[in-house]
Amino acid sequence: MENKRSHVVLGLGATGLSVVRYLCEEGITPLVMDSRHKPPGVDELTRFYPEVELITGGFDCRYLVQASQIIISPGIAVDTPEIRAAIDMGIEVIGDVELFAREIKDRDPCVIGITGSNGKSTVTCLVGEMAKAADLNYAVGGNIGVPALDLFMELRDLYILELSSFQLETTHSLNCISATCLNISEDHMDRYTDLEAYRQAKLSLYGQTKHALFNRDDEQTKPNDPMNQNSFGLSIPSDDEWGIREGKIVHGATEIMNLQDVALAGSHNHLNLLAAMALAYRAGIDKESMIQVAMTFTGLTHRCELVAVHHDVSYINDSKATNVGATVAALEGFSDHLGGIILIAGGDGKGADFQPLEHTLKGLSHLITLGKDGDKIAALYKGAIRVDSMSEAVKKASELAEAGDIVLMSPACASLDMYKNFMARGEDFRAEVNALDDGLSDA
Ligand code: UMA
Ligand code: ADP
Repeated sequence: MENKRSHVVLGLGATGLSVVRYLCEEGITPLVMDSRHKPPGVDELTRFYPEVELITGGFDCRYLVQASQIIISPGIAVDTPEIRAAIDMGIEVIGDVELFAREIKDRDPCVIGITGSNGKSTVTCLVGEMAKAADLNYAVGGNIGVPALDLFMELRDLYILELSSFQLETTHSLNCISATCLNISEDHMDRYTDLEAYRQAKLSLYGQTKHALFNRDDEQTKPNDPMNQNSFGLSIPSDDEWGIREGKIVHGATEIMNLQDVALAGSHNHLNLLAAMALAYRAGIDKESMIQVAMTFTGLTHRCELVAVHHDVSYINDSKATNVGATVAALEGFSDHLGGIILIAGGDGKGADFQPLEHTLKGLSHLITLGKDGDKIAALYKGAIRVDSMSEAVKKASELAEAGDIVLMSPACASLDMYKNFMARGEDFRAEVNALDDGLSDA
């Protein structure tokens, strides 16, 4: 008889539920544990999988050390003492993406993997849109929101996966056709000993791909192994590389399109587009499909999204800027703007060093900070204004703004000290902007 505790699923969020679903379909009834007292997936588990045992409020070592396999969610650190103890006893600890990799091994579809500190979701969506334009049977998932194992609902020829450093720590046998690490800047320093440990987790993706594509404008993304690597960057490319020459996107000697026809704004987004094209090319997606998407894709919500123009002041929601690198990129993207910039920043800094922001803050007309680590950002800018809520931040910004200015909400921090997630923070900003007293003209 099957030992109901041979497979232990750690975490009952979106990932844990997807693993339970997958294992139950395989005829395996796992044991689930979550350190939270009421994990988000508890209602669904009780309703659809009443046979699955759930332990909440901690990880019970007795069961961990008896398991044959532990499947851990990305939100749980592998270094948690109970899990470390199981690993030391030789018990296999893997993530949902590793299960996904093992499942598709025999089916051999194309997989594209995307990691990096910033731009992952944008690039993942761009490649997805290119696959759609090329009429491929594809699916998009991973860190972007749909757990990898949930992509098995239908068989696909191409899987496009956004992968976080947490997921990559527990993934070893993904067999990608092409994969990239877009950039490296500090993030999740509350989970890593130093930047190098975080970087190595990201770079481990290169060992699981046929074609490794790195960003030649960011040395830290270069693969350790010189074989089968190629690059993208904003500079003039050589040979088979992707880049920009005389205002045109080019692949080696081949001209792809005029940069001025690209719908996405900002040089960081041009890098994202180059990465998406380089990845898609290796999966056999044609040039026409890439161009069609490049001309129409204007970006995702919560990423430098224009929310409203109010008295000639543009209100921009960049709530997805959950680390310093993203906010620096947003501010650099607006460096040519002729009017003033008022920045709203702050939240949960996840142990980050905010110092790299200091230089870009110099160009601001005002800085408004909020949240748990708002004071740390305020300390980098003389005259910063500290507020307690988004409502106060938006009102203050609207009072200070002059015609032609930009009010940019780009927090450089996670939202979890004040909100459920970055989407809720972005929606709060939008609601507060829309609530500004007199009539709005639409963006
Ligand atoms: N948690 C506990 N105890 C547990 C399990 C989780 O306290 O026993 C906490 C974690 O610390 C975390 C939260 O619960 O704060 C959620 O963790 P989770 O592993 O249950 O998360 P899931 O709901 O399974 O969602 C995960 C990814 N979340 C994380 O990596 C934290 C989602 O990425 C991803 O979309 C989803 O799997 C599907 O693959 C979110 C994210 O914030 C968007 N990712 C980070 C980022 O992009 O910066 C890495
Ligand atoms: P991720 O999925 O890695 O968080 P997103 O595409 O959701 O990336 O973008 C998150 C944030 O990073 C947004 O604020 C966006 O403006 C910024 N950003 C996007 N692409 C880049 C890039 N290539 N370099 C730096 N910042 C970027």
